Amino acid sequence: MSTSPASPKPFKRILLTGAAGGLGQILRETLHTHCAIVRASDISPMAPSRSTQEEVVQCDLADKAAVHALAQDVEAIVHLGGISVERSFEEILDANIRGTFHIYEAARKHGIKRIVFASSNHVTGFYPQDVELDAHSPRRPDGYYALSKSYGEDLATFYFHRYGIETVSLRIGSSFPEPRNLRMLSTWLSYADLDRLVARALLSPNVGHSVVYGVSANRDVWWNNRHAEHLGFVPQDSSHVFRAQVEQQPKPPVDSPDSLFQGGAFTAAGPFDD
Ligand code: NAI
Ligand code: 15L
Repeated sequence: MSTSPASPKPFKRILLTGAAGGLGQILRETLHTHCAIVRASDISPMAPSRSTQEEVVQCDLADKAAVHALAQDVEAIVHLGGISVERSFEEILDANIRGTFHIYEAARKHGIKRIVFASSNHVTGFYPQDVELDAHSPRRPDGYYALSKSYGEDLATFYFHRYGIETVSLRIGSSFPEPRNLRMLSTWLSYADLDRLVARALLSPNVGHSVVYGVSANRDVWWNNRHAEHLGFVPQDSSHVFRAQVEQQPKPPVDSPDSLFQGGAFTAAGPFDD
């Protein structure tokens, strides 16, 4: 982190992976609050940089050498890139497992000390919806995607204890413009609250490896952030404003994954090899 007069923002350069994705497009705009330059990267082509405050670099996270080059002169990483839904293990392996490993190795080699990792609520997806969880609840990953996020959280713990690289793992609920179904009335994270959460994850001191659920101040939340109070994340939005509209949808059967498990339909995806 730098606070010299020439660089009054907390960071000189932040690397954003997954910048072409749904959340990446949001943070590509807002991260400028915290740094002089956003290096926006994705495997997908993106529009060229629009100003001297942005660098655009196409990069496959599975390519170790390319990821190392990507991290050159970076002070913090917001790591969103990868497969974001349930897929076969082979598809998850390169982007999420190798990719996140490459991010941590690049951070080690370049002396980068802060990573914000987009984990997922699916690391605890196999809990019933009537159980309240916190960051100390044992994980119950609900698929290969969730296993890759669980591995990412373990990488974060290891790289903190071994190399002093600090991470905030965001177990994001459902971050979309609006909640799409009844389950998301509980799991929804507004884009504005996502932005607040990422700010706290970047700027809070002494986070070690902290785990926080990324969820707005919804009426019926399943997650308690008591172990993340040091981050000072206070969500301001609520799914409540969409409740009447969402409740007009047909209710899923009471014995369907969407009604039973916190991870919803992800718990019933696959198998992929049959
Ligand atoms: P997204 O699927 O819209 O964006 C992910 C981006 O990663 C895409 O632009 C994709 O091209 C890129 N990507 C995929 N494979 C790559 C590779 N090998 N190398 C480089 N880039 C690659 O997902 P979204 O919704 O923006 O989510 C961002 C992150 O947050 C993801 O890691 C996702 O797992 C996580 N997350 C999102 C949630 C949500 O509700 N949006 C909930 C929980 C977690
Ligand atoms: C996730 O982890 C996914 O990336 C996102 O697409 C949503 O499906 C979300 O979880 C969710 O649980 O709603």
